[in-house]
Amino acid sequence: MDTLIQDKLEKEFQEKIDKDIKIEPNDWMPESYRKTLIRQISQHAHSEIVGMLPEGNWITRAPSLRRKAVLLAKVQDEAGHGLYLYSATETLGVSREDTIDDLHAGKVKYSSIFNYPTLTWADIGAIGWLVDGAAIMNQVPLCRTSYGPYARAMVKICKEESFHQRQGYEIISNLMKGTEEQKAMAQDAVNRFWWPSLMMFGPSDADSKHTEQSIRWRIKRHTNDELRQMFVDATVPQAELIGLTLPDPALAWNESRGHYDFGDIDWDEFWQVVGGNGPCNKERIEARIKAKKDGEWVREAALAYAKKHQTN
Ligand code: BYC
Repeated sequence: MDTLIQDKLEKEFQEKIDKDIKIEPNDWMPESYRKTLIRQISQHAHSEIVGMLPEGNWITRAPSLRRKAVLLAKVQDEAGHGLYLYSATETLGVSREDTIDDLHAGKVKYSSIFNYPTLTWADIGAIGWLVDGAAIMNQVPLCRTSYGPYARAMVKICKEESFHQRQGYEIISNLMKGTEEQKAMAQDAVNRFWWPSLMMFGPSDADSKHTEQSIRWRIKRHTNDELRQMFVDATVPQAELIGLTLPDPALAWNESRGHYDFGDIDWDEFWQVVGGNGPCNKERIEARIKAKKDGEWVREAALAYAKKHQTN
């Protein structure tokens, strides 16, 4: 394309963004905007789907019928979120099949948090409270993201995530009212999930390669560090209320900043997990590949049925 035309289109595009006018699938957009969205939305979709695995692991062992029904509903919600987000990715001109194959081939990322194991029932509480809590903090601003289909998907997702966060906090609060053993189990889960939850927000702003451009395009509305701080500020009082200690000796209210200070994140651990070397990376991808293979007969049958109806 002529550079003059390209410049004009890019200028008009940025003006639309600056006026908070949503970009829709058939609108002109720079190729790099489209690519950034495909990357972020597909990663997000994969996270929802892979995120079903650590919790799904506890459906058969939930301690009561009520807990089982609630957990089942939550895990089903995550599947729904994945499907909205795969649909949003498809509006950018990629196929769902290819997107999923990229995940299975290890070519794309999903959230680091889902590479940690769920060892006890309290982990389900910690995930709901901390992981869904972090997800909401990151996702509420995405309801105002510049790409229309992503923003609209996020509105419904956030409503459900907020129910998920409450069910997690309820589980962990109840354990904290229980026996010494139950309290210890809750504390242990929080000890293991606290730092990985802070890592969910991504690398520090100094090391985040996409943030600056994504903020300019209003794909992201806050930086990784801003959201992480908002999460810490919201979560510390919730922990104190139910008698949990967050595993960070540096955590302290800073009057002059009006925020909590917190300790250094182990970025080496983060990059190891992101790079495929976390405790459960291999297991998670294998489970997704197996699910695809096991479902092959269903897809074949559905396709055969659809074809038969087309010709009749
Ligand atoms: N894990 O330049 P940066 C959920 C990658 S919640 C793995 O800052 P960006 C759920 C990043 O992709 C979780 N990788 O990137 C909750 C990039 O690598 P590439 C899903 C990570 O995109 C409960 C590189 O590091 N939420 O689904 O500007 C139950 C440099 O990072 C992570 C979303 O996806 C990580 N934690 O910012 C069930 C929200 N962090 O791609 C399900 C939407 C960074 O260049 N996504 N990386 O190879 C976002 O808001 C942004 O993509 C992020 C990262 C804040 C995550």
